[in-house]
Amino acid sequence: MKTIIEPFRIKMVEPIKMTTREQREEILHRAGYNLFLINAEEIIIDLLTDSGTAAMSHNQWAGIMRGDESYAGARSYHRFFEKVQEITNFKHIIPTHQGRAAERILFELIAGPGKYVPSNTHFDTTRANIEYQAAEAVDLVIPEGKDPQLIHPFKGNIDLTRLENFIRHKGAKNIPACMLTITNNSGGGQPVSMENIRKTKEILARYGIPLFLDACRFAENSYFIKKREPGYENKSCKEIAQEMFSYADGCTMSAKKDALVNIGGFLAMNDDDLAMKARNVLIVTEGFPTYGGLAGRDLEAIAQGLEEVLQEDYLHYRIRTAEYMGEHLDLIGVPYLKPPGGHAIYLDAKAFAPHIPVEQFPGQAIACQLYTEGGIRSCEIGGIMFGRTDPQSGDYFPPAMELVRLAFPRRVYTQSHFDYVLEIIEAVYQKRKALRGFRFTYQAPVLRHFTAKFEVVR
Ligand code: P70
Repeated sequence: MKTIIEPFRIKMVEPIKMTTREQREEILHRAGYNLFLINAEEIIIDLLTDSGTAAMSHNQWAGIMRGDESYAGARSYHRFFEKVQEITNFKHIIPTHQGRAAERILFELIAGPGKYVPSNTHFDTTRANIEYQAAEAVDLVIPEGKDPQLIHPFKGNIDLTRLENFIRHKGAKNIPACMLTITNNSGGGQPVSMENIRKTKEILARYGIPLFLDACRFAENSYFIKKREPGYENKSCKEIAQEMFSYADGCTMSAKKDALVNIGGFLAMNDDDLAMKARNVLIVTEGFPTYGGLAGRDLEAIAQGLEEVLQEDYLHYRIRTAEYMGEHLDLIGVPYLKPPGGHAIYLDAKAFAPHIPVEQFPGQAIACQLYTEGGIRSCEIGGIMFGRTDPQSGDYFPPAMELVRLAFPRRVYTQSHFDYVLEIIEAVYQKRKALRGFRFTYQAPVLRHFTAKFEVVR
């Protein structure tokens, strides 16, 4: 079937405000060519992120009304706890206001100067939280994961040989934890196989190093395992998720992704002592351990969202959307990171605009033009987000890939919205030779992409 049937009906709508090209040129200029600085009302299709942008179901909204707002031991906390425990089986589950709060608490407790935290690929907030503790975040994804055109079923896998060599070289005592980001967001939303998770755990266990999952998109990862890894075709996505978590000692979670909510997260683990310390930090900075910076109703919505996200009709529609985009980009010859990821399509900016040097951020040039052309907001995941300039030598170190991510909010846009996005991508691609690079006019010392300003290189 060519048509993707969205497995839901729409019962509340939010109008989209249309803008003209002239208006968008003016808006973009005013925003210093940073799409984060444009008001949402001035966007036609917002693919900046799949984080916190999901449409909640009628059952989630009903949960919102049922939310128990008691300070301590609320009913909603228990529902949240039981649901998260059913899927992850972790002993301690600590709610936080979003994923990076869980990261901050974890790394404040385990990282520090001289420590290393390896991962397949850390996402920006994870890396920033590790570096904020003066520790080093190390990416060890398999080489296939860095080649945008290469097809491999599990491009999010960590390189097991490099991981073991790394542990031997740096010493296990300097590695407080290893992380696996499932799916691997900065590597293109690519899944990690069950075999890779299991073998990672086997290596780490030999050295006494705990494994933490960055579990934001665990349900999408489960679906990829079901579809691509032999032996899992007849398992339910929930069973697959349970097996993935069984190899880990803990996880950080941004519920804004695969818990289908607009805010929330958690930190979970089995270690009693670490959990006690984490709760103490939580009390100082987030809130009492049974709400952790969230309202009771948020916990209720997360519990319900975790139930819905593992439903196969939903996951089929979800992954099919990205595949559909990939198939159509193939037809018009637009280069993108293959195979399509779970939550997004990533345009391959180096191949799309090879005339723009990486120092001038080809991804940003494409992202800005997608906005001017059609009011689409995407996100550069390349040199602006991950490039580093050596403060001493001034040398610039670009990341392996220059990508433009078009992330899909969950249950928000229909197939015709996606067809419109394809039309705009095609129009920008046809005029790609006219794209110009950018240079910074302002940048913050950390997570600079959120607030930077740019000018066009003429
Ligand atoms: C995204 C957002 C958040 C995230 C993640 C992984 C694998 C942790 C977090 C932090 C961030 C973002 C990026 C660009 C534009 C807007 C937002 N990812 N780990 O879209 O979670 O945001 O809840 O603190 O992907 O990928 P949180």
